[in-house]
Amino acid sequence: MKQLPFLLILVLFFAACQGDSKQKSTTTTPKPAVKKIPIPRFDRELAYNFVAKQVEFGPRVPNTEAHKATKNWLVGQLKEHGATVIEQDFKATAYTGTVYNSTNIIGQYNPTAKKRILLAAHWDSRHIADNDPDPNKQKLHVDGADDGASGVGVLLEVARNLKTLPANMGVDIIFFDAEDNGISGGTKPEDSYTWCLGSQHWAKNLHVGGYKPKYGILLDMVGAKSPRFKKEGYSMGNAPNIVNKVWKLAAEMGHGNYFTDERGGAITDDHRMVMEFAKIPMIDIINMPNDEEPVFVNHWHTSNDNMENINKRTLGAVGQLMLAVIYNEAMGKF
Ligand code: AHN
Ligand code: ZN
Repeated sequence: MKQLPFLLILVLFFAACQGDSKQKSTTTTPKPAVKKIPIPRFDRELAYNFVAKQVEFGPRVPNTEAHKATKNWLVGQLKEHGATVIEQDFKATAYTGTVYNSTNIIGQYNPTAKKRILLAAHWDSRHIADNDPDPNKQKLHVDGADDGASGVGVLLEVARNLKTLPANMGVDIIFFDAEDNGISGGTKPEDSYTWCLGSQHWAKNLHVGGYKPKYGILLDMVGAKSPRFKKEGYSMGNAPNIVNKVWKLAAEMGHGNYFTDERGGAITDDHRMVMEFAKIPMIDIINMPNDEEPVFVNHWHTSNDNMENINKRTLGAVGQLMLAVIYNEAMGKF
């Protein structure tokens, strides 16, 4: 659908609750106090292109040329969209013994503002498609169109909007590296720490001392058609109020069919590490459409996690929700 220029600014109306039923019908009813919060329009076409561009570099497996090229592009994009960027380089030793040259990419808006929120996604892609039904494909690198690039693409479009209409608070966008090289189906507790190496490093080595955003929101696999974003276990354990506020806002925006009122299992993901090691409350928006293991989308960790499984409507719903959170929060209305 072609968007008209006058639709650029969406306005969300907040009517003050007029709960007084005893009001006499003869008195002139005062106009309800209406506060308008301008929220820019999230462009899902641009978000889709941001996802496609990452995938075009090739699988973003650490130590590959595609990984390096994508990093440079992401840093350039965040700068172009007005962020102050920090590249946090580190070496991550995977469970295989491979040492990955890795980089967390941190884009800051209003770096000195005290009040801030954190938005994140992982930008690397998995080294093996070990969930592929075809044994011949299980050693392939994964495109990670959904698993990785979708969250990053949404946040790049959020970044573009933050330049167009600066928010009255700080926002940090972090692209974590080396999230996706863990042991699949691991049973020992320590196996879970083979995942999320970038967020583990960042949470133990914050880019600024005393960094304390109000909360964080992680986007992981937010690109598939007809998603089921259940209320994830660690998020509900550590930041239930944030989950419930985000899900309520999503329902108000007409996305209750995506942001379902269901409890999902606890998923080891970057938000868990941020909560565990940096003590920052953080939630995960992650698609869990299956009721049986693996709970993730069928293309998860397969050669089918490609652009064919990316849906613009889903990107748009998640992105517009993120903008609503940001601009409402900035106005003290969240
Ligand atoms: C586990 O399977 C333990 N965690 C999944 C986290 C993940 C992988 N998110 C995306 N890819
Ligand atoms: Zn993954």
